[in-house]
Amino acid sequence: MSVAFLSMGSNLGDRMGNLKKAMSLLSSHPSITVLNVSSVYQTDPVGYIEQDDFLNLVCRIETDLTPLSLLEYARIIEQILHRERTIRFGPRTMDVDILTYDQLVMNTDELILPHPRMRERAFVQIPLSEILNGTSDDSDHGKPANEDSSVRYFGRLL
Ligand code: GSY
Repeated sequence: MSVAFLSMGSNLGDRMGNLKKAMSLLSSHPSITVLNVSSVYQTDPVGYIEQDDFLNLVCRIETDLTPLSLLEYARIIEQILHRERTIRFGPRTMDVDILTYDQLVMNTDELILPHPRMRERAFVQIPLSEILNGTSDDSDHGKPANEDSSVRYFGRLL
């Protein structure tokens, strides 16, 4: 079994509903077990800034899918959520990125691991650190401390 971290983001339509559907599709896969889900954060858009705020979360999963099969399933989730690839870095109903897969380092046309921009993105780092610091289980419904005003606690999926 391998452990992977995924990042999800939505800034079109019912953003919370989109994240819920995406997480439900993820956990319904027979080869994926969701181990932790961070809180949901409302985040300023990065890259193409003339668009609405995102809702973002990070989750940790266990899987025996290969990295490329996991990527394929991430793309299927995006398609089911009606993602249309129009403007690069533009608005989207759902974005699912693989951040890490075990300690694997790879650089192919299809997939780069670890995700090349994960360290510079507060919308990834803050929910990720919430999971790594062990404050994202069901017993913690408190608002996590966070100094970065571009990433604001929004709530929890459940
Ligand atoms: O790469 C993920 C899609 N994306 C996001 C995002 O999920 N959140 C924020 N805040 N900005 C973003 N820019 C892009 S592209």
